[in-house]
Parts: sequence; structure tokens; C-alpha cells
Amino acid sequence: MMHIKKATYIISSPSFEKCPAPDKPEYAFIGRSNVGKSSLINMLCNNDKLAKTSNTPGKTQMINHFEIMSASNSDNENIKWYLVDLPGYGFAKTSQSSRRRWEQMIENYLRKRENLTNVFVLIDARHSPQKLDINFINKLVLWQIPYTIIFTKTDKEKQSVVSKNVKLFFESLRKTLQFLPQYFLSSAVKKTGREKILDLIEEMNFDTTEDLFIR
Ligand SMILES: Nc1nc2c(ncn2[C@@H]2O[C@H](COP(=O)(O)OP(=O)(O)O)[C@@H](O)[C@H]2O)c(=O)[nH]1
Ligand SMILES: [Mg+2]
Repeated sequence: MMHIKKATYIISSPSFEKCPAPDKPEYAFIGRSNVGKSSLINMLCNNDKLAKTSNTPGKTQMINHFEIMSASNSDNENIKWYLVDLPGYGFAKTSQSSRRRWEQMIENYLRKRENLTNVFVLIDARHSPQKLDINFINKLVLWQIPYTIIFTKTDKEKQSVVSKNVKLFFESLRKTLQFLPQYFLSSAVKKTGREKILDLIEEMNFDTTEDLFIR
């Protein structure tokens, strides 16, 4: 298990080219607007003011970088990594042109960002599978980008409903995918999922830090 020592907002970039130097392992968070992305990021970092949580979705169209300093509980050695808050998709009021701009920006970032270690795709646990989410995941697989699913807001539904939605989601993915991804259940309110998600990041930091600096 790791602990977060410091989480700092660095910069919001309008494009992949403007992002900070790719010198640390990077973890991006994405999902439909209002899925609970900012709340999850704040929960993971133990900082309620880090990523802005808001009820007016679709506003931020930037790639938001946070620098995290964490340390493993065993050796207390500091490790720095980037956490990225990506603009959400599926905001109903978005125009066709701004949707296309979003798609281009996200595709460029996801396919070209060399230090991108994993993408966390957030799915609202209260709903049955949504085509938009399934399509996005199929794109990630097509582009060969490593990803993990996080089902959010699990405190808002009965456990049986959450389980059913998870099952349906994977059944839907199985129609097109050969390999199914790892997933976590989370609640920003109850702080569930935090330890497992941070454990995965810690493991991936350990695996990737070496090759990142050998290049
Ligand atoms: N009950 C509950 N509400 C949540 C949770 N996560 C987010 N929310 C609420 O859902 C709304 C959208 O959350 P936000 O983090 O801003 O979503 P974003 O647009 O994906 O960044 C806010 O009103 C949050 O308080 C959760 O785990 N449980
Ligand atoms: Mg947000």
C-alpha cells in the first residue's frame, strides 16, 4: 500500500502537444461528464479541493495534470507520477463540432502520450450498459491502450443492482472483446475502492518507472 504525500495541480493543456514533459508514469481518468471523475480523484488524493467537482458538466475541455508524490508504506521512498483528469464525454448539449474537437484531442492524447501507463474508465454503477461507454472502450482496445474500469457511485444503489449492472456491462463487452479488463467498484462518499486503485497504481509505477527512464 502506498500513501499520498502531496498532490499538486500543475497545468491544464488544450492539446497533447502542450502537456508537461512525459517524464513520469501517467494515469488518466475519463468517463461521461457527471460520472464522478473529479470526486474520485479527490477521494484518491485525500483532497476535497483538488479537482473541481461541479454539477455543471461539459465545461472543462482541457487535459488537467496533477503531480502526485506518493511513498510505499514499506520503504517510504518517494515516487512521483502524473494523474490526469480528462474532459468527459457524452454531454448532451455539446455541438457536433465541439464533440469532434474533443474526439481529436482525446485520440491524440491517448495514442501519442508516451508515458501514459493506464487509463481508468469510469462507469456509473447505477445504469445498465451505455453504448457510448462500450464504444469508447472498444476504441481503447483498438488503439491498444491499457485500461481498467471503475464503477462509480456504488453507494447510490443496492448492491444487487450494482452487481447486475456490472454483469450486464461485461456481457456487453464480451460481444466484441477477446479479453475483459480488470475492474473496481468505488464510492467517493464512502471512500471505497481507494486502496485497491492505489495498489494497482503502485504496482504499475513499479513496473514502468524503469523503462520510462531507460529510453
Ligand atoms: N453519492 C455519491 N455521489 C457522487 C459520487 N461521486 C460523485 N458524486 C456526485 O455526482 C456529481 C458529479 O460528480 P463529479 O465528481 O463532479 O463528476 P465529473 O463530472 O465526472 O467530474 C456531484 O454532485 C458529486 O457529488 C459517489 O461516489 N457517491
Ligand atoms: Mg469533473
